[in-house]
Amino acid sequence: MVQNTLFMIKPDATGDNHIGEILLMVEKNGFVIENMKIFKMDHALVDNFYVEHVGKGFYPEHSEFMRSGKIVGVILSREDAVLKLRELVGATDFTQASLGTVRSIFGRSKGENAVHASDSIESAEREIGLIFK
Ligand code: 3AN
Repeated sequence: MVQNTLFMIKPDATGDNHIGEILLMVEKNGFVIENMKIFKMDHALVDNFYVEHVGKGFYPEHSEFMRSGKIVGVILSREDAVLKLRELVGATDFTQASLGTVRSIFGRSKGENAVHASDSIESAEREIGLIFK
């Protein structure tokens, strides 16, 4: 089934001028860019987007990081987009991410891991609604 999913290039990767290389990887793996924007997150948007993580030990640092620079928000489509994009992105901790995944190439740490990909169809709908409202 063709699905939409939300992809984001985070402030570490945009700050290092890796937007083009990362989008190239995504397109070469069969994803179609349906919509795209460059924006910055404020406190409210970070809290809303990462609602399941608010209150966790790493959250204040993560919130600061997500507000620290430009983000590219992208709606991607393809067959099984949610699962396929998670595979291409790799594990949260870049040291655990499979070779050739986006995070294995561009990740710096567990928090500064270059990109976001929705983890389910429900998350994708919610996150697309938040970023492209
Ligand atoms: P993923 O993005 O791989 O689905 P989640 O949903 O568990 O990972 O976490 C959302 C984001 O929060 C991660 N991408 C990462 O930037 C940050 N994060 C998660 N766990 C940690 C941690 N233990 N330390 C620092 N940052 C974290």
